[in-house]
Amino acid sequence: MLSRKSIALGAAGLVLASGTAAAAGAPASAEAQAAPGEVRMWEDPDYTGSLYVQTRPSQCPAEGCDIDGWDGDNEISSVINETGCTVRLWDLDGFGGGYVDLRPGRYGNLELQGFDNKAESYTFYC
Ligand SMILES: [Ca+2]
Ligand SMILES: [Ca+2]
Repeated sequence: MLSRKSIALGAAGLVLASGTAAAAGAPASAEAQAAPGEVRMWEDPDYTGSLYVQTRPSQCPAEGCDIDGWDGDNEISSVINETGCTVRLWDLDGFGGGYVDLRPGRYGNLELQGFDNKAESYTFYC
């Protein structure tokens, strides 16, 4: 059973590696499916773990929104930004410290932005 399964996975990997419509063919986890107009932030890479933030720009004051200190501060590892805005992640509460700007798009591992497990608050720039 195990060897059959790994053969099947290997074939799927080859299909994906060939690059033909990989995005369209890849099964998305329920959490990573589209949510137009929202920014979402997860605890773990690849849009897994707890979904700590799910917000529309209209739900945030102009200066920004807080990431909950217990459920989210210094834990965010992946982000999908489906707003029409840039989302600035701040290293500190109160929109201070270092930051990284995330234009609309998918960020499966914030290590690539040098901002893994750092964000404590965020601001929309629309
Ligand atoms: Ca994390
Ligand atoms: Ca916070």
